[in-house]
Amino acid sequence: MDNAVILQNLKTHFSLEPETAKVLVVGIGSTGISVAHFLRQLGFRFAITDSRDKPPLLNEFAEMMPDTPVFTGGFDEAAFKVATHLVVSPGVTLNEKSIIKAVAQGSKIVSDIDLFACANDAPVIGVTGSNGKSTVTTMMGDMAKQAGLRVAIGGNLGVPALDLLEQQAQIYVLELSSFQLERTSVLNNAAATVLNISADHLDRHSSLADYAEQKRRAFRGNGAMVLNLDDPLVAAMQDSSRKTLTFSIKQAADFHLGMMDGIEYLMHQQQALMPLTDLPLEGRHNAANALAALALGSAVGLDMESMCKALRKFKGLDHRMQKVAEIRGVTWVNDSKATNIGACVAALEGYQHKVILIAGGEAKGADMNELKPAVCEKAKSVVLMGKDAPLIEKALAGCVPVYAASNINEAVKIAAHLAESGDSVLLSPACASLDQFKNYQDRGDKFVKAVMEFAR
Ligand code: UMA
Ligand code: ADP
Repeated sequence: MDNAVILQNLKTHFSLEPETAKVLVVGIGSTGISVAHFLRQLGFRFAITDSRDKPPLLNEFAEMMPDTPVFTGGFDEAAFKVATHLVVSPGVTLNEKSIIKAVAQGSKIVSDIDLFACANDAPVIGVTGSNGKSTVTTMMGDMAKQAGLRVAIGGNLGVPALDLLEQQAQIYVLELSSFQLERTSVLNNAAATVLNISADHLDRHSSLADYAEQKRRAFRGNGAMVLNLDDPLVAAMQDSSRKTLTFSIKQAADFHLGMMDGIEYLMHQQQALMPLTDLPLEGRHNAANALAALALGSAVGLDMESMCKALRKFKGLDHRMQKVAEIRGVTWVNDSKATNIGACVAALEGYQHKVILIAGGEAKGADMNELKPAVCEKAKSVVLMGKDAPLIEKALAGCVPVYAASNINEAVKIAAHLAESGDSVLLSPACASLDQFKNYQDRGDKFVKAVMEFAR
């Protein structure tokens, strides 16, 4: 899009003009840096701040933009006070004192997604939900590519939205987190979905209802809504004035599962699209993800044949129900990305037999009692590690044998000892990883390493 048009959009939506605005970019992470590039290219003056003393990208930033004022080691009240606009990174809560004060004095909050929306006129597919966002976003990208479109995918998944613009795609697929959505006000997705809602990030959102409300913002505007009929909180988001496509793995919907001659199919209304067994992914929840992607794709006009072709080739993402080894008849599965209860429950529900579950970490304010029914039904024992292991142990009292491990190596050793041929050991922590690991990838990698070292 032409810079003049982008500037006009910024002026219309946010009164954001290079001549008058004093922008403060909050957070020197991948979002902050993408925002800085964007603003500089349009001729804005801005400063950048981070509450950490030495955020990891600080040196990189200072080398790239040596003339930009940088404030680190706490949020400097004065920098917030003079700002007309705050572009706040998703990792920074809007309840931050300096932000509340600045807003009260008239500063406007803008997100990187808002800036993206002002600089893009190609259709956008928005994907949010508690679980399955990255899987569906990646599936959608593959489908659009298979259909012959130049597509760019990113957002909460990987590349920040603003950095995608240089790809000049014909269609964008954005994974959107609740943190991004809560501060976004102008995105109008051509099609969007809220895949599901289960407790997550309750340390940042005041209640499940507030969290769901932020997710619902993905439907802002007038594009097509793709709704999961199996999730009551999502089904309740229905809006009769909007084009709506539904999906379900449990009941009739626009995109659903159906049996024909003893074979289970992914279906579009009465039309069988492909046998479910052609989808090379574990777990019923991935059937839901595939149906959601088909619905989103059909909402923006992708052809069914290309979409099914992409699904047949889709290998799944690392750290999500990833089979890592079969050792002496025991199958080891890495689902480290299960950072909340919903993902762990979905993983357990996908099994026909009982498994040994490795779980624990940072519960992020979630009520671990919600884990109990699925664990009682599908786990034969549980190995717990991490900060909130005691919370989980208390919630699972009287349900299955629970073993305590101080780290992932010990957890794998205990699980290896418990497992018999024919068993599966599932790492699906239901918790964030940051108490013991750099991130969920680090946790998954260390699990795989431990399996290779200690389970042989
Ligand atoms: N910061 C402060 N003060 C604070 C908190 C953070 O100064 O109180 C600083 C940090 O020191 C950091 C900077 O803010 O230097 C940026 O932090 P950020 O956490 O917003 O990180 P980014 O690098 O900009 O990454 C963000 C998303 N991170 C979060 O939402 C926490 C990335 O999602 C996303 O990929 C990226 O933007 C590009 O869009 C990650 C994530 O964990 C993968 N998301 C959560 C999730 O998936 O559950 C929501
Ligand atoms: P997100 O980007 O929303 O975190 P991912 O696709 O990365 O989603 O998957 C995260 C976790 O959620 C993994 O443990 C995965 O097995 C699980 N998961 C994926 N899709 C679903 C779904 N539709 N319902 C419940 N859990 C899911």
